Order: sequence, then structure tokens, then C-alpha cells
Amino acid sequence: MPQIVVLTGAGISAESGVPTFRDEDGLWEGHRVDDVATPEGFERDRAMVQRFYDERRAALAKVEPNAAHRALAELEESLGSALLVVTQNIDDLHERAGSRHVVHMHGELLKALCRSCGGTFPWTGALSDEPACPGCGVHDLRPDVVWFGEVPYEMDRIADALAEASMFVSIGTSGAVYPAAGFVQHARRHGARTLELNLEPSEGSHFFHEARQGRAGDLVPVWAR
Ligand code: BJW
Repeated sequence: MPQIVVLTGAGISAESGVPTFRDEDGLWEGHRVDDVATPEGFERDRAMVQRFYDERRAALAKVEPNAAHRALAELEESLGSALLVVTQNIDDLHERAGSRHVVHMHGELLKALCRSCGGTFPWTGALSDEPACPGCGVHDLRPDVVWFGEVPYEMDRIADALAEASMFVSIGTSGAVYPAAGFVQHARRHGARTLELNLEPSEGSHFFHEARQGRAGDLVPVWAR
């Protein structure tokens, strides 16, 4: 069981050039959240949603992990499975930096989910071309991401890890989206020390024992050292 659970959000990938959601010039600028991040939005305009994720998948190929991702991977080298990274991010920058114990609670951009057979498959190409499922052959693939109203992945594993952890660190997340925004209280109830590393105080900053403000690329290497 991990002793340290790290929750990451869009802010940790910002310095790699991946837009956050709720900041100025964020991903939601120019998009209604209900249109691109709900199952109902997908039903309404499937082609538009597929293009939105196709563009993000293509952009992901052009960015690299930054100092914050690398610092967490280096920490895992010395701690092994005592460190668990739970990320809300759908990018693969933790893995590319070298982290191995990563839970993608909101899914992964580089996977497709078949709405017919329920299978998930590695996916680097476009989904807007309506390709066939490699498992069942039906043309009904969607990005393997968790939209509003859907249940995030691996919630039992995350709850157990938070209950066991002696330290919980939240990095680069606004604390606007549940259930991730509630992890700090869960960890505290079970006795963990809690720390927030974020550009600005998040919506839930007051729940943490300590909150440090700055860029993840500066703060995380100092904390992880
Ligand atoms: C930097 C930085 C730098 C910038 N360095 N920092 C009322 C009350 C409570 C809950 C609800 C409610 N009404 C509805 C709900 C539930 C709903 C919810 O939370 N809604 C809220 C809006 C209120 N949640 C859900 O529906 C979830 N499912 C659920 O609850 O199921 C029920 C259930 C749960 C558990 C067990 C059983 C049942 C699902 C949520 C799915 C969220 N999906 C998205 C899209 C994923 C795919 C995609 O990427 O397109 O996930 S939404 C989007 O927000 C994405 C993110 O992962 C998520 C969080 O965003 P994040 O990462 O915090 O980014 P930002 O942009 O908000 O913040 C970035 C931060 O970084 C900022 O603070 C910056 O300052 C900082 N920063 N640069 C350090 N360089």
C-alpha cells in the first residue's frame, strides 16, 4: 500500500504546453463544457466531440514531460510502490517521464472505448473517421475518458490508498471537480498530512495542512528532493 498519494491535475502539464481547463485561454474557452465533456454532448454532436479529442490527441504527440513529472518519476525510483500517482489528466506525461504506479481516474486520451462491446484499446489515430472496434468490428468507438455524470475509474483502489497514506499531496488542480476535490478530506480523516502545490490557492486550499503557491515545475522538484 502506498505511503504517499499524489493527486495531479491539469496544472502539472501546463508547463509542457498542455492547456488547463479553467484558466484564461484554457480548454473550456470557446467550448461549452456540456457540449464536449458529457455523454449527452456526445449524443448531440458526436463528430464535433470526436474532433475535439482528435485535436488534443494530435497535440499530445508534440509535447514533453516537464520538471514536475520528472521529479515524481525520480521519487518513485527511490520509493517504489510506496508512491502512488492518481492523475485526473488524460495525457501520458507521467508515464513518459518514467512513473509506473499511475492511476488515470478520468481515463486516457490514447485509448478508445467501444460502446458496443465495452473493450478498451490503445489508440493514437483519429476517432472522427468512425473506425471499427478491433475487438467486435462495430463502428462505435469513443475516447476512453470520464465525462461529467460518469463514474471515475478505480475509485475503490484510490479510497483504500488514501485511507492508508501518511501523506497526500495535490498538484495543479483547481479543486472544482468531484470526487477528486474531496480526496484531501478523505485522506485527512484517516490521518494523512496534506499539502497543496498550485499556482494559486485552489477552491479547497483551506482543507490542506499546508499550501504552497508557484509553478509545479519549481515547487515539485523542491518538495520531492
Ligand atoms: C498550475 C500551473 C502550473 C495552472 N503549476 N499549477 C455538486 C457537488 C458535488 C459534485 C457534483 C455536483 N454536481 C455535479 C457533481 C459531480 C461532478 C462535478 O464535480 N461537478 C462539478 C463541476 C461541481 N463530477 C462528476 O460528474 C464526476 N463523476 C462523479 O461524480 O460520479 C459519481 C461517483 C463518484 C465516485 C464514486 C461513485 C460515483 C466525473 C467528473 C469527470 C471530469 N471530467 C473532466 C474531463 C475529462 C476528459 C478531458 O480531459 O476532456 O476531467 S472535466 C475536467 O476537470 C477534467 C479534469 O481532469 C477535471 C479537473 O480539472 P483540473 O485538473 O483541476 O484543471 P483546472 O483547469 O480546473 O485547474 C488547473 C489548476 O492548475 C488551476 O488551479 C491553476 O491555477 C493551476 N495551474 N498552471 C501549478 N504551471
